[in-house]
Amino acid sequence: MKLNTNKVELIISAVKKVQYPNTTVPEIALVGRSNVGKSSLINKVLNRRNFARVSATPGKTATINFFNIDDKLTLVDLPGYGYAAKSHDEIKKWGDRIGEYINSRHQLNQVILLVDSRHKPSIDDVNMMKWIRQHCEYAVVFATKCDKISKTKLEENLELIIETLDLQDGDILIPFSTKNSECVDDFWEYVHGCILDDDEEK
Ligand SMILES: Nc1nc2c(ncn2[C@@H]2O[C@H](COP(=O)(O)OP(=O)(O)OP(=O)(O)O)[C@@H](O)[C@H]2O)c(=O)[nH]1
Ligand SMILES: [Mg+2]
Repeated sequence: MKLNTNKVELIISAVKKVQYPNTTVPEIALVGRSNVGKSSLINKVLNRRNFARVSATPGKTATINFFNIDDKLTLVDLPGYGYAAKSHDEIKKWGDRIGEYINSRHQLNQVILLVDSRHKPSIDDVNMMKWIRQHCEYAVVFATKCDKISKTKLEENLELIIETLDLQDGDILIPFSTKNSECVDDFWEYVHGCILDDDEEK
C-alpha cells in the first residue's frame, strides 16, 4: 500500500477524549520528553515546514494532534513530558492527558518513543517503555537529533539507549535527524513494513 504524503490534514487538536476522531485506520503516536523533536519529526516526514507546531521552547505541543495521512494512517503528535519549568498541576494535567489517550485509544497500533540521541534516556522514558512493553508487541524507538553528534558518539549512545531502555531482539531502534532526508525514508519504510502492510495481512 502506497501512501500519498501530500494528502495530509490536521483532523483535530484534542484535549478531551470526546474530541478524539472516530477513525478506522491504523494509528501511530509519538511520545517522548518535551523538546525531543516529536513535532519536528512529523513535519520532516510530511515535508511540511510548520504543520505540527515546533518551538525551541519546551512545552510547545499542549494538545493531542491527530493528522490524517491519505485516509490510510493517523499520526498523532502528543504533548511532551518531563518539562520541569511547568507547574506541578500542569505537569499532572498533561500526564493525565497522555495517559488518557494511550490507555483508551483502541485504534492505536504503535506508540513510538523518541529519545534524544545525545543523552541517556530519562526515568520518564524508562517508565514510558514499561507501558509500551505491556501494550505493544515490540518497542519502536527513534533516537533524535543525531546530526548534533559524531558517528562514533552516536554508536556509543545507541548502545546506552539499548541498555537503559532494555531493548530486545525484535525491537526497533532508528537514528533520526531532521537534517537528513534518508531518515525520512527510514521512517516510512518502518511504517510500511510494520504498520500498513502488516495490517493488510490481518
Ligand atoms: N539539529 C536538530 N534539531 C532538531 C531536530 N529535531 C528537532 N530539533 C529542534 O528541537 C526543538 C524542539 O523540537 P520540537 O519538534 O518542537 O519538539 P517536541 O518534542 O515536539 O516538543 P514538545 O511539543 O514541547 O513536546 C526545535 O528547536 C527543533 O528545531 C533534529 O533532528 N536536529
Ligand atoms: Mg511538539
